[in-house]
Amino acid sequence: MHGSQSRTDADPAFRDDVLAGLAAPIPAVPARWLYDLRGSELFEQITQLPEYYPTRVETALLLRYSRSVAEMAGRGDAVVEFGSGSSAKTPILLEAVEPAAYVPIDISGEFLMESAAALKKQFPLLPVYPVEADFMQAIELPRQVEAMGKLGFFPGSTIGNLVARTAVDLLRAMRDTLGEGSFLLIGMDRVKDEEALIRAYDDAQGITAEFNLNLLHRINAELNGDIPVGAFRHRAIWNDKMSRIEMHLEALQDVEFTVEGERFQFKAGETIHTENSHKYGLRDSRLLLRAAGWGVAKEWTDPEEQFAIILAQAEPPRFAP
Ligand code: AVJ
Repeated sequence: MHGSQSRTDADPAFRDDVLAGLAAPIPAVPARWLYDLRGSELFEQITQLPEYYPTRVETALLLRYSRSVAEMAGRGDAVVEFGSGSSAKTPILLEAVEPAAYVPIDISGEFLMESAAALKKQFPLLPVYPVEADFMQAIELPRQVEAMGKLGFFPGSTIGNLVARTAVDLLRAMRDTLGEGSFLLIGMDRVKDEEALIRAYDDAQGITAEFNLNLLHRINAELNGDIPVGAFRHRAIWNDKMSRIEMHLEALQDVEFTVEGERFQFKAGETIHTENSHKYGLRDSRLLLRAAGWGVAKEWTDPEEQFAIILAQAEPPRFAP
């Protein structure tokens, strides 16, 4: 079953990333591979955990301030969401903005069609133009929205998955996609005390651990692996220098295994780095946006300043000073 499944089902990009990542001097697998069907289910469960404040706080911020966003960015624009908009947050924004069109962009056509269908039910009169594309590159938007003002939407602190260099590349691509003068509403998680951060990424019920360890099950199932999953444990580590939570899978003992016929060894204590979640201070977030050509129009945060939603506007390039 193993062999035949890997021949037929495995994504060659997954195979390449895993084989190269496990063999790297600092073993790491890109975080996007955590989000298969099971991983996405587990992430959905994470968003409901008492320790995982980001979803709860961001949703409350959107409920409270979407009307202000609509006033500043202008009703009747096209809302362009980076990601398929499967979350409960999208309807909150759409309700307030009453856009003339909604354009969800996602690399997975399957997710796109599902969430577009769900939105159609809730907003039967709203024209929806899904775009199947990788939004790390500038995208040509459907001509139906060409003449409209644009409000980009990138919630969830998904930007936190990326290191600063890649985050700036993405924000620039978004600027190119949306055009000068357009707006972007982006959610960013804030720097806070280490204990609260660790709790959010290493919950008492062990759901985040299961989410992380699911990567090893996925490798075994799709890449003909024999990783002894029980020989690894989930670790959430605060890297202060990089201002990020890191998820790792740590070997509890010396282990050896094969993936796609290649042999790998991990000593007890060695880890596979699986995800980053960067956290931004107030000025950090402004600088990140500015570096990509976005000025901050307005920021909203909760009283404890756990999380921020930021309304940015694509500024025209200016000469110094
Ligand atoms: C989906 C990247 C925003 O970083 O908080 C949550 C992913 N991983 N718990 C985050 C995640 C473990 C999440 N993002």
